[in-house]
Amino acid sequence: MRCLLAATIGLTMSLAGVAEAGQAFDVIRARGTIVCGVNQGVAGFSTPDSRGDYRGLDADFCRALAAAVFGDPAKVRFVPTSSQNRFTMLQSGEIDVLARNATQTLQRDTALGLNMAGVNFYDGQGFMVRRSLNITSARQLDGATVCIQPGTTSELNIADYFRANSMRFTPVLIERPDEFVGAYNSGRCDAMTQDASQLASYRATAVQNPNDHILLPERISKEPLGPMVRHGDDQWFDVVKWVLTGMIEAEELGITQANVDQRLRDPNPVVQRLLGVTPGFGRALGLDERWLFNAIKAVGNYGESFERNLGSGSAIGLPRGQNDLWTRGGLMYALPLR
Ligand SMILES: N[C@@H](CCC(=O)N[C@@H](CS)C(=O)NCC(=O)O)C(=O)O
Repeated sequence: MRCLLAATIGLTMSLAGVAEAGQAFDVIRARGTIVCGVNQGVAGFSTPDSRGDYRGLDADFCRALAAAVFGDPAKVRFVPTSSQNRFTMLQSGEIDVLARNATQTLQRDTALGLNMAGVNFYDGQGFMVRRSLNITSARQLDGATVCIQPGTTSELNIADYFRANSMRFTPVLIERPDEFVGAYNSGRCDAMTQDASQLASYRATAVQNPNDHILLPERISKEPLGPMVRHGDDQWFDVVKWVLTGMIEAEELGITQANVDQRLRDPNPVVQRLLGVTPGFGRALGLDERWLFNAIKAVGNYGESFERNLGSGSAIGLPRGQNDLWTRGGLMYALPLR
């Protein structure tokens, strides 16, 4: 019922938002800044550093967008959003793009009227428990109390999983991330369920002693995370989609933050088109021909952003796994930039 109500309110707001705001891309260009909805704090995706600057894979993507659109990665305003209010904030035009570990689903596309611009992280839902619980599988969680963030796909998936396995659980729904982790830390729940990447992030940065906690091996869902925009803003949708694609393509071609200047002299016609040496893609998107050059110069290619924020160069230390390039056995495959 709550979901249905949210969907109806969302749809009404979506229509109102579009009527008021006009085409998002025109509004953004006139304003001179991109308003990017991020999460309130999940290390590796988006979290403010000691100076209040947002860092993470999603925050990097917002900076890449600003660099592509304005030639300046600083022309972005980060707005924290919760799991519950993120979609209405996008529908109402309070944010231009949602880059917030949001899973792409049929209901969000249709009932909520949101377009998904691609996947920047392939994930799946998991469980974290205290090692002292002495269990090794989610199938041993019958009767457990589980901390869940409301308004997430996790809330629906866990209900399906327990029903399918004839098990029961008591949900503890907590919206704010600090209170959510606090509830788990204080022993109010036996397990915490979330996208596995977010559990890994919490384990590395938010629980008292990481070694006292384990991620159970089951992944009970598919969670393709990626940026979203409103239905009806096709030009803006194209920009968001091709900046993400371009960052993946740059990794495929070995174009990095450090070598992008030299690669301007690369005779490969594919690289010349990508970096705007041969014009065309910029004009097609309504951007400067250096759109992708500027994005890569600002934050690096997809793999560099992954490593810095979530991978070996970060406190979280996730392997690339499914998020590696298709040429190395992962799922990251850039659509053709032609
Ligand atoms: N991918 C899932 C879950 C996304 C989500 O909101 N996860 C929570 C749990 S880690 C989160 O990001 N919390 C941080 C916040 O509320 O700022 C979805 O789109 O529903």
